[in-house]
Amino acid sequence: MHAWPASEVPALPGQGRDLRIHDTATGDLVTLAPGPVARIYVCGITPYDATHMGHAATYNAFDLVQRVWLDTKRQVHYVQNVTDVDDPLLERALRDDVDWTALAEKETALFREDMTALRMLPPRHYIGAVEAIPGIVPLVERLRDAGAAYELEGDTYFSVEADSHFGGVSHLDAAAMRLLSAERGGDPDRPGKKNPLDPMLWMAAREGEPSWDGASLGRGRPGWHIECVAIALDHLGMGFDVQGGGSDLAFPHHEMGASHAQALTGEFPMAKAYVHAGMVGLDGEKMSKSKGNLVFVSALRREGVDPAAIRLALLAHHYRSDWEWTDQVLRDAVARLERWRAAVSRPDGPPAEAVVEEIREALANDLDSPAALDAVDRWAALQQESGGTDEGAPGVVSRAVDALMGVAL
Ligand code: 5CA
Ligand code: ZN
Repeated sequence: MHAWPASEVPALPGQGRDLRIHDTATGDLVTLAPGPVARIYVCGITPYDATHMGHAATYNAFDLVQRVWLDTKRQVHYVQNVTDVDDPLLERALRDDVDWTALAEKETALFREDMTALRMLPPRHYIGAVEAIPGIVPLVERLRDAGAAYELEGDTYFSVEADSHFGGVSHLDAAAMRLLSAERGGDPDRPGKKNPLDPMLWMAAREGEPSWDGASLGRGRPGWHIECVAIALDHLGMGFDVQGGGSDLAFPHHEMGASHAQALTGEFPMAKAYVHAGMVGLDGEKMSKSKGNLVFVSALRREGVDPAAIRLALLAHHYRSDWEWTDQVLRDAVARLERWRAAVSRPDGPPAEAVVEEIREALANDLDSPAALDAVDRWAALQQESGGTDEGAPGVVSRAVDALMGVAL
């Protein structure tokens, strides 16, 4: 699949800092030490009801990760998937009486537009589940041949007992896992499974549903977790730097993915750090497609809201916290954007070096974007109150805000 156009990332004076970030698997802040090419896999959308503010907040977090890396003069190899065939997508297409491929294409196109407007850096490889199927089938066959997968009424399941590290990403107890498995795409109550938590790797063709050639697995379609493992291993290989997503992906999705990869390669975990963004809510509940309590990036854009203000609204919250979208959040962001634009519209101002360092320091410290915004707020207030004589300082601040946070002033 094609991704979306890249916005330019200005180079900044001085030295970027190495990123310290919270890793769910170890429960600790870890300082990442990527090579000259940092490798990141971010789980992409299931293309219906895109792009709501929860999606946008999660992709904002991983955009910041990349911008911090770019500032250290590393290159970034970024891979993202699109779950363009899965139960919830097919269910939505059926409900709305539309073709599932048309729905997926339309929503993916909208997502690309929203990502472009928000100045999110595009992945180098943007891969759909459907196009990954030829790579998924042999992995499932290998898992089966190694005894890590079994057949049940034509479907192929992964056996979580095949991985002695199972649980090593989310560290949940069995009861919590079972509950979340039922909520998030699993089928713990299906009779005949070896372990209720075992996830599907390959689902045999169902009447009226799309299916593909699965070689020795028979016709069918891929399970959700193996999709991301196949794409990540194909494009990044084992031991890449970060796998990212919202906190609702820690279990089962990232746990199962790490287990599949362990059974395939003998290594654990697949990513050096598992990074999870908090959930954005609306009216006291997690914003989700199934509940329908959604605020869309595209709807705000249509109303004339500047995408830079939407981005500032996301940045005003620490990526790991759960937070509520409200009209006030957006009003505050619009006001901040106006203040900042006024402050950088003059040719000179207070010195820029300190504020650039403060933004760097804040973001390198577990992506503390609220602290980064504070630093720019203070500089803008100084500019408004007493101005300054450093020629070109507003330009430096403006380039730093763009390079490190994707906000075009
Ligand atoms: N296609 C899978 C990942 S392989 C999927 O989870 N798709 S999704 O469309 O449901 O979500 C896309 C990303 O947005 C995921 O990282 C998910 O954790 C995140 N997300 C979904 N809802 C919210 C929310 N309310 N707040 C923050 N992030 C969210
Ligand atoms: Zn995924």
